[in-house]
Amino acid sequence: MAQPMGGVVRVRRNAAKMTPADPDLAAYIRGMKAMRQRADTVSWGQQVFIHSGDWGQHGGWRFLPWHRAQLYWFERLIAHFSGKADFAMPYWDWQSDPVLPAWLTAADGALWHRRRRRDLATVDFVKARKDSDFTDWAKLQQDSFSTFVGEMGAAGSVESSGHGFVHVTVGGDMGDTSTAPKDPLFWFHHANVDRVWATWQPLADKRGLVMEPGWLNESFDNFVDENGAKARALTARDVLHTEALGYRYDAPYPSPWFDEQPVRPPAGKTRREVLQRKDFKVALTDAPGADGVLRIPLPADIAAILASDRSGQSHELKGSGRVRLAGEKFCGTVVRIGVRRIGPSGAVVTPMATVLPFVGGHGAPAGHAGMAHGDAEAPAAHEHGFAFAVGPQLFDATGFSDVLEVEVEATVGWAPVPPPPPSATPEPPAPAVAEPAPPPPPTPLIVALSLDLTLVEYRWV
Ligand SMILES: [Cu+2]
Repeated sequence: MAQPMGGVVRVRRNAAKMTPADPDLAAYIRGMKAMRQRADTVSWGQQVFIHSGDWGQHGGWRFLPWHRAQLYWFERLIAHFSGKADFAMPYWDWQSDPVLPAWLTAADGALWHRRRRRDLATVDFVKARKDSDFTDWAKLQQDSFSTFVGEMGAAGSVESSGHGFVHVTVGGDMGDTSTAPKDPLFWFHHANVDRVWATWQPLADKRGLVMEPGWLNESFDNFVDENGAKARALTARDVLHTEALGYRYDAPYPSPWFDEQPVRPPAGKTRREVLQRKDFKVALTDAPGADGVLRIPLPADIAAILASDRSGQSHELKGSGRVRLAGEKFCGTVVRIGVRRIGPSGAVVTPMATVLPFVGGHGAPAGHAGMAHGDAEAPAAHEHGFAFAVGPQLFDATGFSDVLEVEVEATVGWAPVPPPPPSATPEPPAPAVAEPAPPPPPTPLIVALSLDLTLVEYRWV
């Protein structure tokens, strides 16, 4: 078990409340500069290299603990090189403070980074997200282990939703796992991702949620300590609570993105009675239509349940899925999956999951059976797993009456990520011009989609 260094407890604080003179911020910049001048195992470049490897740290349940371990060792490196023994990595809360702190985007500042979208300083991340019609269904109070943390080879809600959107929206180096930690912003972002987990975990403990034993034993040994030696392996069990690693956050994550309304019984009712539960699978291997949308009719019995209009019943739909994309690199690609209902007055799509395979290089680590990456089985394709759950709030809000057909729909979107600058020569600060229109995605993007679903129908009694 990792011990706090010399009894030091690091308190990770909100970057939006910091001035450039803040001691932690100043230490971060000192440490970053020192590491950037090196070319050995404690260099900045080594951190980028470690993250670029495929250790199964993306697209599955290793995501949260692997990145927590990386941040833990990184924080010690900064503490070492800055001379601030209690340095704690500041976090940027992309929801509460949707515009980046000015000192992170100032063109003459130490934390400016050339390879980002040009208008980053003015981007409102909450608005951008709403404009994209993204939907997050992670609920800190309610999520199951597999919905929140993910599964082996299937990304959980934090990874595929909030985390991925920021990477894609910042763009440039941040939009690609092989380069993301080059941008100083990466660490502020991941501190906040880590904070979401640090908020969920005690709630899950309180609810008595059981963490998967296989996950608890997953081990992470890709890092270096502040002496440049290979850091000791940490398991998910070791990093489950931040206190064991000697740090905490100044405040829990407050976001309604990850904290939706809990399910409340209607007046006079107290508990839910399950009427029926159906497991089923849908899969499609055909190419999508010319509009890039894949549509899979649901099995007739499932559609009938969803279309039935018995008063007082509610539905939940949950499960996991895999989507396979053509091509190797999809920086900025978004796959949205939803249930589409067609009634007399048109079609309504209820989103279930958003998959953000923001780069190539995902995949489970070697030896994880059944999760072989596209490289091995089909060189031109990339496969991404995801988990999701749609609660009754969503279904009940739109109602299922008058439904003629029910389908699963998958769409591929294209986020505005700028191309990297052409050369490595220093670039003058870019004028704040509008992004050129993003290039249209090559088609077809989705070559296969499969979903394992469970439909639960219940009523309040
Ligand atoms: Cu990562």
